[in-house]
Amino acid sequence: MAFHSPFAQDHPMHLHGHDFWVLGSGYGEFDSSNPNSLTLVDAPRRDVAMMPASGYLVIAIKTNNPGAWLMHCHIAWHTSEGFAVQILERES
Ligand SMILES: [Cu+2]
Repeated sequence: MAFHSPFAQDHPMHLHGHDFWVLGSGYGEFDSSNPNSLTLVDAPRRDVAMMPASGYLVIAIKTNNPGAWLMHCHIAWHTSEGFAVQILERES
């Protein structure tokens, strides 16, 4: 999953229901045509990771916990303003 924010403030992104691997982060927009920019071996495993200001965050999860999981900025008023997404994960 890749997330991007145009706003000039860091965002500590948190996912419920899973730890995740941080494959990449940086300033500007993620260039999905350049997968070599991602860390695919020994990527750091977190439940919160900082998305840089005006930047992106790329994470991977293992889909092994079916449910409805919230991913959101951990700055509460950012979540209140709508900086959150619900991820629906099925068993299949
Ligand atoms: Cu935020």
